[in-house]
Amino acid sequence: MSPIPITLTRHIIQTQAAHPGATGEFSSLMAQIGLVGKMIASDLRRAGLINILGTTGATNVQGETVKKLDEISNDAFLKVFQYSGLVCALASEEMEKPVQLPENWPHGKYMLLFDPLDGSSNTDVNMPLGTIFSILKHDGKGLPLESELIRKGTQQVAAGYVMYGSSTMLVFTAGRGVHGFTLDPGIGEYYLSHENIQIPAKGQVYAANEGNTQKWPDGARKFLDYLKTKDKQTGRPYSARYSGCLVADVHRVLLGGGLYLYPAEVDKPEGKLRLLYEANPLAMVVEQAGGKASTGTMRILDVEPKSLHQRVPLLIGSKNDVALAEDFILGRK
Ligand code: FBP
Repeated sequence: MSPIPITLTRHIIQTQAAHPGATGEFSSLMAQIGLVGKMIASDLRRAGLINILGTTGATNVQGETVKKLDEISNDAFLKVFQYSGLVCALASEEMEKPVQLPENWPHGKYMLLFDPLDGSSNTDVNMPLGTIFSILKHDGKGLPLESELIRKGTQQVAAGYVMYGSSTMLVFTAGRGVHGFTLDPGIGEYYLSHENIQIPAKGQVYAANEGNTQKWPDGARKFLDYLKTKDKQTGRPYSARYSGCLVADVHRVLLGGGLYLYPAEVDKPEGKLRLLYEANPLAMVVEQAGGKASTGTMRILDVEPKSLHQRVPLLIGSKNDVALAEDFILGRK
């Protein structure tokens, strides 16, 4: 008889068992994140049939047009967590302020920050999408203030993403390695498919919106030219692979090596991506797999955040590739 595949819940209970004092709250929280992933995956699979493509007509705190699927994905988190008793704060890319949880309702010790649907430009064209989450612990009494969610990435207790590609995968770390689970839609269960993922130290692909290179500082442009220059010994030129979805591009380099870069621009030194619920969680995952995540000049997880929706330049992937990019950006190359 073939071995029983390891489910997400069993995996978490097993790893939690190694931790005296574990209350099971974390495994319940992760199981609920898995549920949100299933709800969103189910909608995405039928999106073209149930009139949920297109926009809502509203604009979010980022100044972006809100897609119906952005709203539906955000609602899935609220429906699952608002009255779950597992969290004491919820903050999202789609909401200016954290959700005000009811004072008189039981709440847990975890604070959950998330990008409910990453890759919004892909929603209506059936291209890959993702969900990104960051988990912090609230040590204080009562409900936290917004300022208590604004913390360095090194303080995350867990982080990860759900990728909606040819299959749906949940990939996360709780600080003890990175593990990937594939959803079996027939059973509705996540099974361990990628245990202890290790990212190669160097890759052969890069993911970047090259349409922006004219806006990049010299160092970043020189780095891209370097990657495109033929040199057998260093495995160049690298291949360009840009999907329009950060989660999908990071997932590719996590498994095969290489890097994703959305660097600072001359007129936009803060870059595009959001620190607290895009860059920090992916940086924790990639670092736990042996990779590196940088702003171009410093480690993402050491960035001292100032606001909930703060943006940051992001270079993330194989440690040798990201280190080399830093050398070019800092003018050391
Ligand atoms: P959203 O979370 O709003 O989708 O923004 C992030 C993102 O879509 C990433 O997934 C993607 O890598 C990048 O922005 C695409 O930006 P651009 O369209 O400028 O290349």
